[in-house]
Amino acid sequence: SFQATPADKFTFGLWTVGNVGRDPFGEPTRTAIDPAAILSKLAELGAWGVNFHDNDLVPIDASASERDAIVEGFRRALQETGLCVPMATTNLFTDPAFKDGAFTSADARVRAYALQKTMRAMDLGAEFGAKTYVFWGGREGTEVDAGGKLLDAMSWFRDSLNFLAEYSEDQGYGYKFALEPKPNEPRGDIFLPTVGSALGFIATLDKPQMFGVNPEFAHETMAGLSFPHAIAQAIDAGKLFHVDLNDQKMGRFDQDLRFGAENLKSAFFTVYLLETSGYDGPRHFDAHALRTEDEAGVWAFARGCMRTYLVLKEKVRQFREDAEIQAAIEAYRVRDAELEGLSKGYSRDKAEALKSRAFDRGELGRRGPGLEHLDQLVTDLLLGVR
Ligand code: GLT
Ligand code: MN
Ligand code: MN
Ligand code: MN
Repeated sequence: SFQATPADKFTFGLWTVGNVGRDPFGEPTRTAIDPAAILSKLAELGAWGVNFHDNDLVPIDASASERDAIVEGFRRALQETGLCVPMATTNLFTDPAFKDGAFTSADARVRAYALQKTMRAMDLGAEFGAKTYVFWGGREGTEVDAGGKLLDAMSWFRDSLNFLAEYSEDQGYGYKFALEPKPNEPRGDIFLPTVGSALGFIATLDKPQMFGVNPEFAHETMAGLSFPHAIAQAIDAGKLFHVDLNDQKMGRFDQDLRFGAENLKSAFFTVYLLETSGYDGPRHFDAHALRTEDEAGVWAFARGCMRTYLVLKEKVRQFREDAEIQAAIEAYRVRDAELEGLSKGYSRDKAEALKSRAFDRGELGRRGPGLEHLDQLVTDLLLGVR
């Protein structure tokens, strides 16, 4: 078992399994796989959908007729495999035109070109039925702040997103937009570096209800933050529009490791939150096979992402049904109906009652909540000895 099926809603980007193993110090170690071949292999492995940047599919310098031919071929491959395209996005980072940013470039021509390119990419995504549109502002940032654009960059970014939200409505595309934060790489500092910053920024947009976040496991981890905490805040805000699952060693360069490869316990609580919160979007793997691998390794990587997710989903089920674990959680949470009533929903009477209440501070401080015991139960569960 632990065999993926489309009902699991697993998706991959063309750029993920299509990654050829180039890094800043070395040439590709694999040859590119044709998108149609990627689709048939993903379908065979049980994936549900596939996502793309405009230029994963259509080269940036393709003519109109070349574009149409590619689109037609891809449409046929989708039909043959039954895969869908739930999300699309724009490549606003590879071309040298975007070397100092796209929507936040100090050059008004680059900002306008970024809008044009994104509108065309939105058209392309809509042709394949994509409903979520991701913005990963990889080049939106700086190495030096001497240009003095920090405040302007926020306004330019805001103006662009407002413009594109109107474009989506005007065209009737019905996109929901998901901002994907990352703290750094390829820029020294990227704007909107964390899920928290993106959530704060969304509230300043004209139509905040159209915008949410696409948190990536590796990116929050690079920032030294907890991914489960980040997605919990996004879920609480009603803003988890998409999710990029992968893994990452903390404090290192962007690694995009196979889901669960490094931080199993955080991966477990990630799956717990996704599976128990009512999140029903794609489970997207934004990662790639190690540079050491050949094509067999690429498919082992893709299978591994899905398999680990499904194993952890089964562990979530066991966690919720395990009497000892649930008893430990129950013991951890001290209930007090009267005090909970007094602490919620302000009134002057409640305030007076709380202010005059006598608390046994010593007793509160002495209580052992049993977290060592509880956490070891989870460790045993994950290690397969429960
Ligand atoms: C790029 C980046 C990812 C983003 C993709 C979407 S592209 O590979 O590293 O985190 O999600 O633009
Ligand atoms: Mn990444
Ligand atoms: Mn990446
Ligand atoms: Mn990502």
